[in-house]
Amino acid sequence: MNLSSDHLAIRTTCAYCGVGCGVQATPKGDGTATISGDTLHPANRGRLCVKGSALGETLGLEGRLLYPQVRGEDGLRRVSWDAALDQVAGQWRSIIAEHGPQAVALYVSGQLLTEDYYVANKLMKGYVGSANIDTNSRLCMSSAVAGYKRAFGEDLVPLCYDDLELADLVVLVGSNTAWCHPILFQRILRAKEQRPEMKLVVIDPRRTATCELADLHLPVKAGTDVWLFNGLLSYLARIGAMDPAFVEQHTNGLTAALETANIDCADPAAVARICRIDPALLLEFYELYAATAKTITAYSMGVNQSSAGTDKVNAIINCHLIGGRIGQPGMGPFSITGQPNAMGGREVGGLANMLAAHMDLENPEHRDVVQTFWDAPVMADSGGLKAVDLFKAIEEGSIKAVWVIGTNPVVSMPDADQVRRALSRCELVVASDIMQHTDTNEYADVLLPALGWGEKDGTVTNSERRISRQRAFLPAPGEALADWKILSLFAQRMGYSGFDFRSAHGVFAEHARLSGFRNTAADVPRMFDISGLAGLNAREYDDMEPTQWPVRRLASGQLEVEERLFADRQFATADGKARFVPTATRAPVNAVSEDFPLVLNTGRVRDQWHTMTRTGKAPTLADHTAESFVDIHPQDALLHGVREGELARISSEWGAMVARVQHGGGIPRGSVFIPIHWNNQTASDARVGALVNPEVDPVSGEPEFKHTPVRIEQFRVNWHGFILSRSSKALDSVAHWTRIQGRSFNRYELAGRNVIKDYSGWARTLLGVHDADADWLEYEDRTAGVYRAVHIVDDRIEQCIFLSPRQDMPSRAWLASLFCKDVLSEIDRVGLLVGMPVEKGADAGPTVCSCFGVGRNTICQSIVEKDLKTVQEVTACLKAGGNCGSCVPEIKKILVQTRVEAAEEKL
Ligand SMILES: Nc1nc2c(c(=O)[nH]1)N[C@H]1C(S)=C(S)[C@@H](COP(=O)(O)OP(=O)(O)OC[C@H]3O[C@@H](n4cnc5c(=O)[nH]c(N)nc54)[C@H](O)[C@@H]3O)O[C@H]1N2
Ligand SMILES: Nc1nc2c(c(=O)[nH]1)N[C@H]1C(S)=C(S)[C@@H](COP(=O)(O)OP(=O)(O)OC[C@H]3O[C@@H](n4cnc5c(=O)[nH]c(N)nc54)[C@H](O)[C@@H]3O)O[C@H]1N2
Ligand code: SF4
Ligand SMILES: [Mo]
Repeated sequence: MNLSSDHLAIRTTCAYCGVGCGVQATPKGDGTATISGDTLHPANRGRLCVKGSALGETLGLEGRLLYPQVRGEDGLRRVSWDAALDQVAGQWRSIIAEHGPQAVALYVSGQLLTEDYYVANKLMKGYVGSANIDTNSRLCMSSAVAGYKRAFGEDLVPLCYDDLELADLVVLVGSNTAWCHPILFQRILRAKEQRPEMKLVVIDPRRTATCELADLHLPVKAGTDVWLFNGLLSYLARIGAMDPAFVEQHTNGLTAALETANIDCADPAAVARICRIDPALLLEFYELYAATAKTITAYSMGVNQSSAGTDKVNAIINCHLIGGRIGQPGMGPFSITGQPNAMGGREVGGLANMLAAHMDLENPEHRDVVQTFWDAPVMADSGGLKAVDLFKAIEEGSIKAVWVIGTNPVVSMPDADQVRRALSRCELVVASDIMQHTDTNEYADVLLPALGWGEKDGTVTNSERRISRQRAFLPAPGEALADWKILSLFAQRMGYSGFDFRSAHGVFAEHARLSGFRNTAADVPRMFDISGLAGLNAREYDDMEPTQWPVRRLASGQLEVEERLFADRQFATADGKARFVPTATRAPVNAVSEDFPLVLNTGRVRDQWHTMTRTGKAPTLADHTAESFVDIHPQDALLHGVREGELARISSEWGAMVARVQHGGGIPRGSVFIPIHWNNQTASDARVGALVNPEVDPVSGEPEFKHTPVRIEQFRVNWHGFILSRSSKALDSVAHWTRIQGRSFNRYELAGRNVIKDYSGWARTLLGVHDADADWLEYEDRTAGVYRAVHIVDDRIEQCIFLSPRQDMPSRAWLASLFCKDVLSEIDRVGLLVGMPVEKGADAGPTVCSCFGVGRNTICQSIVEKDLKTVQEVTACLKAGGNCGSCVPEIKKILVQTRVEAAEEKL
């Protein structure tokens, strides 16, 4: 049933992370919708994190790409679909005729629906005849795929979310689950509340929000996870914590793996030294692991995004195999996927080295299965270029046309300036996106408008192999089309048969049939099998409930689903046995040096999604992290001459950026952490991808995003400032700026190097206030270099600017709240140029709980005044933390700090 009890609500799936939460959307009739959690969805059972809850705020059409456009001499020009697709097909045909099929490429995304992905892959591999289709999943979980394939023979995630609740020990490696997979984290925490004996261990160089609620945090030195897990393997073997029968009957290769591990990891003290972990802590972890049968090791980007990513994955799996911790409830190695349809992409074979339906490009039998099924004229027969090499080939000119779909590589690739160079040299760049302005679209010759979340229809698969429907509940805006449709129209223009799909259902049915085609033990067996869903009619597809694969239809007509794989201890290898993989230790490719003495670690913040094209629209998500930052240990800051709250320039051999210095992110000495989200649309110079080294894992091709040598230095400016304004501003004249979307205003943080002589004139020009009679209140202290001005239109605040040589400006929270008022009161006006309310307690401070908009000041004040002692008491008093729970770790931290400070004051 896609209709819920509320007749107007449509059941769909969240647009963001791989948890794949069920969402109920109720269109309001004005292009927006009310969003709530779907209580019937097994992933989240009604809960949503703050990003999911705020989906409604991202649906407006501001900034959307609505019509096909083609770049001419004087910029982009709107054209018809026919004209745009004819042009692309014409150029592709002539490039292929002249240079062969390897000269064109697709670069796609784990945020496409399975149906879109299936068509893209079929088009390239079976019709163009080239495997030059890669995806941003290369940057995300290709190491996890490679690791599973090496160990199990096929890319198979053995367990399901319920297992996380059944486990006695959950080890999170390189995963900030509290922020990046919040609903999964909430499920773990609730299980832990019910069974306090359940243990949570986090292995991460940073002390993240996830660590705040863990029993044990191992602050592993970046890049040394293989040592840590080799050490564990060696330890388990030594103390006899093994399952000899399982190892004997169901695995191969233990001896070789152990020999390798014992080379330099047999001594826990030596491992502790290399990993820079207190030896007692390391041993505590080893003992806990050895003593706990029901153990899950869940991992994400701290493992995958490494030049040793695939080995990290196999080092983890080896430890599970030696004790037979797999295939039973509550145990197993669990790769948590990032994007909503990372898994769907794997199923259709979206990576350049895969075929479709879990078959391999290099295997002639597999190629034959797929070619026969597709009735394809040609077939790619060797792996195509992986993302980093793909963009190199574009720069070098061997690839002459690239079509980017649903990803923003100018921001998200390593050595991102190289990607910019590549695209600016490429003969034909096509971009399909939902937004008009992205860093990548700036280089597109042809822009194609795609349907976005809420408008498109199809399926996604989450981290536990559960296929859920994304359903449309809004009309298609402008001339936007579904990605599968755009690709099919293009394929038809290329003269290819096999693309006359009429609906997402038609594509899905073909994909499901292929998964079952010749899929028998005697022919070409694969564990990926969704043939049970192949016969759904359009109505049944519409109504499809979230379903895990494999899913086959029994003779009785019933569907049979496996929620957990390998229960029968049979793996997808030729002999049915799992494989231990020897994982020799090696350090990250680029080491720190005198010139670049710090390690750059990059990742996510709680309330933004990737390049912010969608979350950046939601005011609810804006406050938690209002600008890009560089987190650094206070002693390193001192050493390198940068100060908290001020700006720093961070540079590597590859590029440079500017960000605000911050402490308190739990960063160890010797490294810095910078979020990935800011880009040229949201800041002047905060694109961290430009700094990241383009080193990759030799097996998976996944980039080393978490380890680049950098240096940091002061970014000298004469003044700091901020603007809040109802309109957007062009700030090219300012040395550094960042922007975020508030409720009815844009917030800009600024810093300048220019010497301002005429403050008033300069500020009026910057804000575009040319009318001498405008209601313009200002305060100027020339000696101190302090200037403040507020522009009022019809009794409403229109914009304000605050400048100072120091970071001593008021919190933006109260001024921001005035933008929601139609009329400023007398008392509001009194506070304007102070930037603070005259009434006590009216400044909530920076947002901590985005769901209920509760600020830090409010929380601190309540803790002191009402003597709150626990997070539960704070929630009962202020609601903060009571919805998605992502801010609970932060509330806990504030609680401790505030109570300590209050106690000190009393002394
Ligand atoms: N809020 C939010 N949530 C998201 C996303 C988002 O953009 N925003 N994106 C989604 C996507 S696509 C993905 S892939 C996931 C990513 O989810 P995560 O992998 O949880 O997120 P990251 O912040 O990239 O990195 C995880 C952690 O790896 C640690 N790390 C760095 N180096 C090492 C190392 O050598 N060893 C170990 N053990 N750890 C290390 C970092 O310090 C960091 O805390 O999040 C998904 N969810
Ligand atoms: N330094 C560093 N870089 C990283 C990472 C890191 O940890 N550190 N993580 C990497 C990882 S794991 C990932 S997954 C990537 C993510 O990086 P990207 O995929 O580049 O980031 P997004 O912002 O998600 O880009 C999605 C684009 O698709 C558009 N879009 C949204 N919906 C649709 C749709 O339905 N159809 C089409 N055609 N377009 C749509 C959006 O507007 C946006 O422009 O970043 C990678 N880059
Ligand atoms: S955890 Fe949050 S972002 Fe991820 S799917 Fe669920 S609601 Fe969406
Ligand atoms: Mo990702």
